[in-house]
Amino acid sequence: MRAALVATAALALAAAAGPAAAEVWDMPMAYADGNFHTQNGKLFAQCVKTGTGGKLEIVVHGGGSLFKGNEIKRAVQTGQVPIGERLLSAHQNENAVFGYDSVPFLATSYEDSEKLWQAARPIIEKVLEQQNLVLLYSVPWPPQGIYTKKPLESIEDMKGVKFRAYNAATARLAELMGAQPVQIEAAELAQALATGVAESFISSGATGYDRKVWDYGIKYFYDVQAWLPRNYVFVNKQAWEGLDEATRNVMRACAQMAEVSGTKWSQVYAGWSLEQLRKNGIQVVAPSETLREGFRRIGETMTKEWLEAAGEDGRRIVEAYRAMK
Ligand code: PCA
Repeated sequence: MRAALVATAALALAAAAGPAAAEVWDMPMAYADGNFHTQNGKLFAQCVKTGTGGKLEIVVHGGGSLFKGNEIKRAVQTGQVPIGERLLSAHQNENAVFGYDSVPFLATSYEDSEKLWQAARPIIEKVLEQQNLVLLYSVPWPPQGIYTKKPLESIEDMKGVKFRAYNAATARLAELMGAQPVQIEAAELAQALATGVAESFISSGATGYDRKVWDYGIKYFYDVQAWLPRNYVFVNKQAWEGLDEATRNVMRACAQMAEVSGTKWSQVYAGWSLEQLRKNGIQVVAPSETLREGFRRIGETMTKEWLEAAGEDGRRIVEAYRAMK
């Protein structure tokens, strides 16, 4: 009897002093489960779990399955979920500065994209902070090119074409080409092509591969290398402040690692995905001189417009970036 009582008391004590129940954070991500951003997000989650000894578990929900791409930022801001990933340039209507990574031909290589990000980071962090968000890390998409069903000799060939856009810059590009912009998340891209809602779009080899666009009449990829847009992982500020210092340190360290590994992964995936496009019958081609000249002129207009819209913050980003080159 006495032994049983002691055993019960010991169990109760062990329960009280034992490891605290793991906190579980859902993390919505918008892109295909096999995509490097999503896979890298899972590595980040694993790092946090290991680093906190299982105290914080982050569960990644890829492919827009928990929240759709265009809902994720608001969901994190309002605390519906503590953490999430978003292509911030899709919110450049809120603040033009979010479009700094989609200014045509400002940074077209991984090296320049990294410099531009270092130049922009303090400002992006400040703007996100004002929106109740703490930035953790950012990973670039591969360089952006144009997918078409028909050969593209000059910008005029885009007249009247239904052009899928993923942010304000890509919609403006469509307008300036004389095409018809239609805003569609990557998760719905295949369906839009299949139903004829979109006939052409700008994106990376990665997204063309993820969505198997050769199955929907796409025949060409013009490797324009217009810019490298980025995804950003951020945390709701109250959720962040609710973590103890040790956990926040683990999160920061894992975020740094994720930024490095994700960037490397993006670079490798860039070449690999173009190879996959080719294997599936898409012609991956360099734009003609005429086409390049057309894009260059459109790029000049868009750069001017963005600098006007982004004001002082935009000017500071471009200045800091140019100083690094
Ligand atoms: N893929 C995403 C954004 C940029 C990219 O390469 C998309 O097409 O939505």
